[in-house]
Amino acid sequence: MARIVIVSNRVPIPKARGASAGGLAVALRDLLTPGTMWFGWSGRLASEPSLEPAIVEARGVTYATIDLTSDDYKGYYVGFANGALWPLLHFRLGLMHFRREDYEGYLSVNRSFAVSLGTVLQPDDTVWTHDYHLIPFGRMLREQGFHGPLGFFLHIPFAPPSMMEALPVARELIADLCAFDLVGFQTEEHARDFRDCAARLLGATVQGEWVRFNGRSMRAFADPIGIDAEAFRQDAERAASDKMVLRVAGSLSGRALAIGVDRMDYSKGLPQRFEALARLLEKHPEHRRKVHFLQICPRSREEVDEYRKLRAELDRLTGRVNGRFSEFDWTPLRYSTRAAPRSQLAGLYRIGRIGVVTPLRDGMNLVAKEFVAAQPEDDPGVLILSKFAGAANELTEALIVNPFDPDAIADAMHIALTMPAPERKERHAALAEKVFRTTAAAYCQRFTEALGQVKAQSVPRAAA
Ligand code: GDG
Repeated sequence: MARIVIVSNRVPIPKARGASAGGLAVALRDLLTPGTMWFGWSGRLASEPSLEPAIVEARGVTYATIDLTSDDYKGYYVGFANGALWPLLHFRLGLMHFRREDYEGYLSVNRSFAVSLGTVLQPDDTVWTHDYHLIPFGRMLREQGFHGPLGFFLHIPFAPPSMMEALPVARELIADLCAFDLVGFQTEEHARDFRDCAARLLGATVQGEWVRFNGRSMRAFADPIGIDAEAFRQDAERAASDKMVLRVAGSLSGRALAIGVDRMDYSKGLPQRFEALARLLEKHPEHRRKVHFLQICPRSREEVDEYRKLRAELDRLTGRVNGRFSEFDWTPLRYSTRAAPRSQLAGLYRIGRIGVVTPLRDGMNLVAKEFVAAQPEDDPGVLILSKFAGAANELTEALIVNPFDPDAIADAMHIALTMPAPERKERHAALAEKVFRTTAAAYCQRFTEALGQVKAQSVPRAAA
């Protein structure tokens, strides 16, 4: 079988494993069989650019990385990927900061990736590229003379043409996506938005999932990501005897635990969620002293202004909610900006009576699936899920809420806290069936099979 080469912004080199709170390393674990290569940025900043990848071999997998300069990093990662694309694709046009020089930096790093990978790529490799940092990479790899199967998966949502057009380089990016043979999205809605953009912004011909542009055809389809549910369930069971998890369980003194776990990101709906807790305690005073809300919220992307502002806002809201409702022996909101070790996280989900997952917009949201997998079957908790998370397409037995409406979230929390055990069990059984079926392994298999089937048609030959 041809070698699979994964390409992503960051590479989880084994010694750094466990340090990352990101979803990608976990989701692709099944693909990391001997012979695979993972290529991308080392996470290091160097004074000089270098295109020769550093190679580390671990358990038969080759990790190939390059360093970036701090100017590269500012334009590509902070400026364009996270300052323009992330807000745009999460429908936050007001937070989008577009600067030509950032886009130039983004193109330049994508080109470095393509040139550098070109030095270690074999002609019969299959390349699977991940996420919004690397949209032009496929076209640039083609320009290096690579003609093998070339796929891309977008982990975050896509935007419809009317919104996409706000980005001055939208046409270029849509055309770049068309240079891949296969582009996967988390949901059919995101895939359709992309195909609509290709038709409207580029004049491409769309037939079903196929897009014909510039003399070649590519396929844009939905391939929802999942988790390794069985491993997560086992972690959660094991973690029941973890000292810290036991301490948290003991500290509840019989009160219910509501739990939220999110990277600190403005797409995750955290201020509305904190507000919802206040509304719950205000509208349903019977829950005062009866519930603890634990929000685990590891800090992320602090180089981007909006993230620093969010942190200050959450600090303020935590103080406000606790100042208003705390009693001398009870604090409603426990809020930590430190990442929890993964094994403990599974145990904390397991003792949660409610999982609160209320992003304003999210590609999929793996936390929702992890919460379901971790729950005990005989006495499960209740998942509250945003209608704007990709996961809501599948996890329809959750309590589905509009995350912009703190009252609706508060009402769902009340319903969850008072839900009879038979209803909890019935909902959980239906959710678990889906989470254990649409796993990370199934996601990887669907993508690699589809990529194997897609025939690159009349790929234009370009000078290297
Ligand atoms: C992007 C898309 C899509 C979180 N805090 C801790 C921790 N985590 C882990 C969670 C989960 C992962 O990080 C977060 O994944 P999400 O899916 O919730 O969100 P993003 O990071 O925004 O991921 C998203 C995903 O890509 C995959 O395609 O679902 O829509 O935005 O696994 O458990 N892990 C540990 N400690 C923490 O404190 N160990």
